Amino acid sequence: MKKLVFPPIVIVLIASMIPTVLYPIMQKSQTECTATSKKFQYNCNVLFINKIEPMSGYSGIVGATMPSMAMAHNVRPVKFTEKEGMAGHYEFTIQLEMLGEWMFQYDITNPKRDRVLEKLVFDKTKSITFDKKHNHSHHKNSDHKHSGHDH
Ligand SMILES: [Cu+2]
Repeated sequence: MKKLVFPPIVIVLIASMIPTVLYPIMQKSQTECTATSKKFQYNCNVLFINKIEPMSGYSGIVGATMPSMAMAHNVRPVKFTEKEGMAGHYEFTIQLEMLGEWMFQYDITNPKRDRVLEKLVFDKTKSITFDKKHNHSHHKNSDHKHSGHDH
């Protein structure tokens, strides 16, 4: 009788596929916002990067929701536009409805459809990148919310 043996090459192939499954997202955004003189309105700059490469020529819209208050807000999505002479850097003005933790959703339509999510915490003057804040205050901040926490 012939024994059925898994060729070693199959195991190697499966093992080499795992990192791709763990890190499917290449596209990233880095958003920084500052308050305008209007209540809860912010001027934002966003850099789109793919690994380390700035991504030029994008167009699309950005919306915002509150992960902790799923249906409570109705922020109007706005267009983001690339800044002249600054490849990969885009700007927009968005009207939020309160301070706190917002999830920005970038819906890119050109050159190809894509969606990038970024969590930001807003205070009266600016936005703070959620991950940075998180790393520095994990066990100290008693009102830290774990909704949408995905580590
Ligand atoms: Cu809210």
